[in-house]
Amino acid sequence: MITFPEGFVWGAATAAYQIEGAVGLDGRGPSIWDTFSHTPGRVAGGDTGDVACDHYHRYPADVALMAELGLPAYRFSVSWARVAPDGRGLNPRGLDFYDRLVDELVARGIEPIVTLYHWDLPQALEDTGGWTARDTAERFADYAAAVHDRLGDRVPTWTTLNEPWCSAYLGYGNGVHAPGQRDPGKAFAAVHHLLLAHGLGTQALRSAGARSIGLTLNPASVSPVDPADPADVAAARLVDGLQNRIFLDPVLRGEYPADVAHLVRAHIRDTDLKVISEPIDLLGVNYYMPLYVRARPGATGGGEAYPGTRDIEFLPAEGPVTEMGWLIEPAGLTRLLERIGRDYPGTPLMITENGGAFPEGTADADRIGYLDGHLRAAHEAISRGVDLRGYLVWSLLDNFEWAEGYRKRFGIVHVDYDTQRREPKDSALWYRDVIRRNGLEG
Ligand code: GBH
Repeated sequence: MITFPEGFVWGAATAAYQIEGAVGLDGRGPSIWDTFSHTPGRVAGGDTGDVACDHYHRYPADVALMAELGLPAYRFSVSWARVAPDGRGLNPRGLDFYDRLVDELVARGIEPIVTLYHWDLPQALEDTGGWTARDTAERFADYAAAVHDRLGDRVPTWTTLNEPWCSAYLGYGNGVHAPGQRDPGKAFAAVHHLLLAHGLGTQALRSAGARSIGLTLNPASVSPVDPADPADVAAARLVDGLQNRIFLDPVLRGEYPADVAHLVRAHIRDTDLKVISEPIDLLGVNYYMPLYVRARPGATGGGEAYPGTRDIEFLPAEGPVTEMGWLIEPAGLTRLLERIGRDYPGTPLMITENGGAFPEGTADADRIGYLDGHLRAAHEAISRGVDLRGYLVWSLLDNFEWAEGYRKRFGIVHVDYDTQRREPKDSALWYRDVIRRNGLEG
């Protein structure tokens, strides 16, 4: 029996645009993902989040299902465009939805974990520069305060941003995500302003009395193909800087790492790093797969998603993969958690997302295998001394998988998009037992 520490937090995660639908209801404004998904050619199959899982209407049944599955915690995100349709003014009817959702969760004894920003910027703020503009960070702090004002009495745990790497690099670097821009300079402006938004948001939440505040990143374990080759090691170091340290260092050490600082320098003002390094209570780690890189003159690098990585080759997965083509390597999670615990001591960690896309259906033994392997890897990290406080599976429901649309399914619960019928997959029932015994058999 593999047992997790007492008080370990178990749960599942979702994000607003991926499940809510009801994009035109109760005064919600358009977000960059509405614009992006309605632009032909951006999302597979022309899918949009217009209806998604219709969670906006079905949340009572969805919360009941969470209770049936024995989930102690539920991480969801708030749609900024519901709360502030133009990114500035307030729309109380948008807050009403989250008020009802939180009441429903609390009534069922499920701990709400709120993410304030999971990629769906109000379009009006994009129109004034989006994350390339400093003002967006300031508007985020106002928005954070407004949401806390309404939900703070019932929500103990707050996350400012989900994966700013994706917002910056996929949104402004290679254009695979909204707002679909391809300009490395803009990507790095976005990095700094996202971090500033995190810092200003943290200050706003702190002064409003929030109990636990954190940030969720998607750090990756980056390994050189040949650890004995200095060129490969240098390549891995650079990718680590762009993927991990450019976010972790300013937040947890109060400075940008020397090797990548020049990329963001133009945007930094006097007290920014003090704001960005405002102490946090929890660091969220989303883990899907590790990266392997090597030096290779002429290679195209990570494309525009990793500006400045020409002559670096990102190796294709060798080994088992999920439906996304992402390498399944649980040991990568252990390595990553140990590394963060060692290099950034003193901040408790939580796995705020982990899971995989597997073929449609409720008989998902492959997902059980993925989750089981990664939970063992997480437990291994704990036994090596990492302060890991919880694990949230991605995702509760099959949902709108961003640029991939609905064809990629990450849920532990199957969604029939014609009928909106939910059906727990084998993995959901397996996970219920894991939670019940606070561990794994064998
Ligand atoms: C998370 O992002 C998101 O928070 C969540 O909303 C999403 O549904 C979930 O994961 C599943 O995708 O682009 O092939 O080079 C994870 C995003 C995954 C982005 C790995 C970078 C690199 C693979 N990251 N990805 S690739």
